[in-house]
Amino acid sequence: MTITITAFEHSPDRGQGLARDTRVRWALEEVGQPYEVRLVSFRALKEPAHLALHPFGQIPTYEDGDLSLFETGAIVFHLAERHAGLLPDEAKARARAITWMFAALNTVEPPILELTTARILESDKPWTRERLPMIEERVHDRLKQLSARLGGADWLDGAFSAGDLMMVSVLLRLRSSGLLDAYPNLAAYVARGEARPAYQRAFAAQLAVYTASQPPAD
Ligand code: GTB
Repeated sequence: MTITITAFEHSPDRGQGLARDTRVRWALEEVGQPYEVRLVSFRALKEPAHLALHPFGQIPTYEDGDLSLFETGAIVFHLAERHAGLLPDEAKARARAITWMFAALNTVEPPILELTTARILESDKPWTRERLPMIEERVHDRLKQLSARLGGADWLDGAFSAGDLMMVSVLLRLRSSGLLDAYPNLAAYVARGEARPAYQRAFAAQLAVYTASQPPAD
């Protein structure tokens, strides 16, 4: 059975890996599962065919035979449970790695999303200038805590896991803000994630979608 995921036909980030299909591609690459990608336009996201797969009209989705999933946390967890390479075998270590997945999505990603929303979608609003320092402070709080926990380790809990995959994916969204620069161990952690061959393949695959949509140079 072929795994099919969905991704933006035209990602606003011009293939910089910020859209959430990248983390699913990365997980698929880590566990060595081949996959196909169906590109979806912004209009098609809200049409019945896509809404049947994703009730909120978003990417990515995941289809494997008669199983269809949405939410990157659920997709990466599904892959990590079924294939070796993303979760430890030992029960307690496995539970801790899963905890880090949830921490990335529920505790670290929300303030980062808030920052992105303020900086990009609400940059022209009159309240943004006043709100921004407060939002940045919230992001700093989380980064400080995460940095303290990571310390000098390579990964959050022993070997690389789906918890790290998700945390690095979330932190990557801070790159353009420069906020990570104050935390050298987190910046190095993100760089370690990006250096993984599986991440490199995932990044290249999503960048190729953008490159292919560009008119040829004269
Ligand atoms: N909680 C869901 C998950 O983890 O799967 C969130 C999915 C989600 O937000 N999907 C976004 C989407 O489909 C794409 S990733 N949005 C369209 C819509 O809601 O109509 C968010 C995203 C989009 C673009 C950039 N970028 O260009 O920098 C970065 C992140």
